[in-house]
Amino acid sequence: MNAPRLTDITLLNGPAEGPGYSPEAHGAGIVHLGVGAFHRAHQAVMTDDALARQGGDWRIIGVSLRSTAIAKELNPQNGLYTLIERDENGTKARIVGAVQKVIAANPAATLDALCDPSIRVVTLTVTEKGYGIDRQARGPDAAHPAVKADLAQPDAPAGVLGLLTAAIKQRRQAGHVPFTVLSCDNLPENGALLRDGVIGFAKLSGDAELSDWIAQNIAFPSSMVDRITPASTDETRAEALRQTGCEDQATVETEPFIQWVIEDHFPSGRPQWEEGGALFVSDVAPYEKMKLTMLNGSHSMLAYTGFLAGRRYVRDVMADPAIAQLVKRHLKAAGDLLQPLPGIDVADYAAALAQRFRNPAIAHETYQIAMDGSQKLPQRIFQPALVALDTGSDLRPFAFATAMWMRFCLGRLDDGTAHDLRDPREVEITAALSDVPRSASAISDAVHILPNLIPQRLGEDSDWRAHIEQVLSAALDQGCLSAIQQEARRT
Ligand code: CS2
Repeated sequence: MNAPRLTDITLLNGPAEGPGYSPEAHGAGIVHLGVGAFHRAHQAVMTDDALARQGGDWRIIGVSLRSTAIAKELNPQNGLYTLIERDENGTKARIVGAVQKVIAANPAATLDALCDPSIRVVTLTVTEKGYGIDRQARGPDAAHPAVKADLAQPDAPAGVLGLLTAAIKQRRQAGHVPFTVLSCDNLPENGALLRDGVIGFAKLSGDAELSDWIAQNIAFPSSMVDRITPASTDETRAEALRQTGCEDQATVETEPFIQWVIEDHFPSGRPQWEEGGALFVSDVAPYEKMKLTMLNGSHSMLAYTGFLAGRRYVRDVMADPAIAQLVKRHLKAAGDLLQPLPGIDVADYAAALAQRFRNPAIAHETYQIAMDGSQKLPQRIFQPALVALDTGSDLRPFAFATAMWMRFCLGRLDDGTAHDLRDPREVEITAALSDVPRSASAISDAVHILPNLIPQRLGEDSDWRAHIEQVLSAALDQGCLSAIQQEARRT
């Protein structure tokens, strides 16, 4: 007999735990933009804990801005899904009931949801490229397709900045309480950045008065989020069936570790996320820097290196002694540049990260992490490289990561297999490299002159350039495996 679809917790028939409260007894108080696997393994879970222990009308209306896939998975299940946590010690599963429904690829319905007076918090995981913010200019990127379209039609927006601005405007006109906007993406000072983007969008759309009002009345706290969450596979769905006795199209697998550090500034209220372990602080920046440069920086380095070495998953990369050695070096180099953080031992943090990367039960693809390098490397690799430059510290680990990314950008493995870069600047990067001779210096020069990418001060540093060219020429002349071995011998 076919297993029933997970539409109701009374159907549960397996070891998975139920939510511990009746989801339908709670109203929605949050709209979340970008309801992908990460959100379902992170903010939704802490909200579920808050609902179970403190109650409140804090369920989540999920929005998928472009794809309809997640709505098709979650809506027939009344928002229920199985969260599977796994590591070498075993597997635990629970049903999360925090998501009320998903609105997919429907800007008008999204704007209506954002304007509902019961919504008091808007959270976001739309990825680095999803915001449409020019990070150097700290304002809307008028060349971003969604920003361009929304500026032409500010009353019928479909992108992040346009939707938030229009919703804030309509709520103000209707006299509804302002919502708090909480970015949960891996961007430095994500709240302040989004604030600049929204304020700038209102101004660019011709409403300077609204722009000033937003500056004074809307809170944009920053937050640091952390949980390694790969894309779900058939194996994840098979595990959900074992755990629940039900067919679950929306299940997510993740590691046991979870961390959320949030700036505590929610004038219109918030769920008791502390119940799920969230840490509320007055300044998120040091936590965020630690996570972006240590976890995400070494993740990107190992993703490019591992992918070029033919390793599909992070756990396989960590089983390669040479790359594992380079991960250790990278973590130490990034950690040495940080200001001390009370209660945190950076060496312990580094050791815990390496352990998490080794998690044999999580199938996290190097190609997934390698995606969107142009959006990720500035905060993960180039920012700490600049600090290393300014403090006379070792630049080499950051140059190595950059050289491996450049090698990845050539779009071919040593055996000739082609891959897409999967980067919003793919066309531009590929064009810049297409007529360039296959020499390390020519490739490095071509990438260094791309605008708004590698900081000029780094590009002007002869040590930085020399390290990059040395690694790249080893990779081009002797192959990536050999370049990696040579680098590991230098540690
Ligand atoms: C990863 C992150 O895909 C990536 O770029 O580095 O998604 C990482 O897994 C999370 O930030 C962990 O919290």
